[in-house]
Amino acid sequence: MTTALTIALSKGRIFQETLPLLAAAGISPVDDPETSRKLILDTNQPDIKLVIIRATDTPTYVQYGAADLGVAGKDVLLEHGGEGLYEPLDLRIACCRLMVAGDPNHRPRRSRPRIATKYANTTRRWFADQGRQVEVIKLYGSMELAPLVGLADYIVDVVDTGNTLRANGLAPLEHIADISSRLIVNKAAMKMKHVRIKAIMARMAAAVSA
Ligand code: PRT
Ligand code: MG
Repeated sequence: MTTALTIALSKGRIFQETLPLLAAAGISPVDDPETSRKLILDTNQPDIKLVIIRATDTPTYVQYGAADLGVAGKDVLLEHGGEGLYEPLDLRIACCRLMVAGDPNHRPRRSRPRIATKYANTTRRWFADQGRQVEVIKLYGSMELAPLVGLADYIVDVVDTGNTLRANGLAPLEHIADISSRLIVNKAAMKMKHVRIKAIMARMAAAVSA
């Protein structure tokens, strides 16, 4: 008898960059999420399914056991907090840096500079740890716009090439963390489905170091 497994992935770069690692573990999806409207994808293994969700929702699905395994950016994991999850493997994919960014010539007039971000928890922690008083404004996208229209003095966002910042007259100012995607595992599933999950983890780990 085999153990059924559900793996949570987001579309786009995480899905694309996880595919070869799953293939190394003997798992290939039957449908392509970029063209299929299905949210649950079958794989070549009848008892393994992929669920396709928003990147920020992946830790939540795995925390509550709706998925046994998942792949999530460290930025998303820092913001989520990691409750109910193990984070056993750095997949070294979708790499970027979490940065404070802004116009290098800007001088905030407010006593508490405003920081626009979708990483509200991480941002509060970063400034509080340094004893710096800021006001955090939660946004859900296009953070780069906020300083341009006076909504915020700075932003906290992930930066890869820096092209998006540059195109908007902004620059990276402070490095908060190096980011890559991690394999995450539901804590109960790690116990109950230990043998199956360990085997997948070992094969993915070998593919990461190869
Ligand atoms: O798009 P959606 O709102 O559904 O969610 P998402 O943006 O969180 O998902 P997705 O698939 O874009 O990102 C998933 C994960 O990829 C993130 O959680 C990061 O861990 C990682 N990653 C790696 C990135 C980038 N590189 C990246 N460059 N995530 C986002 N970006 C964006 C960034 O927000 C900015 O708008 O790309 C822009 C900056 O890129 P450069 O190259 O111009 O610097
Ligand atoms: Mg995106």
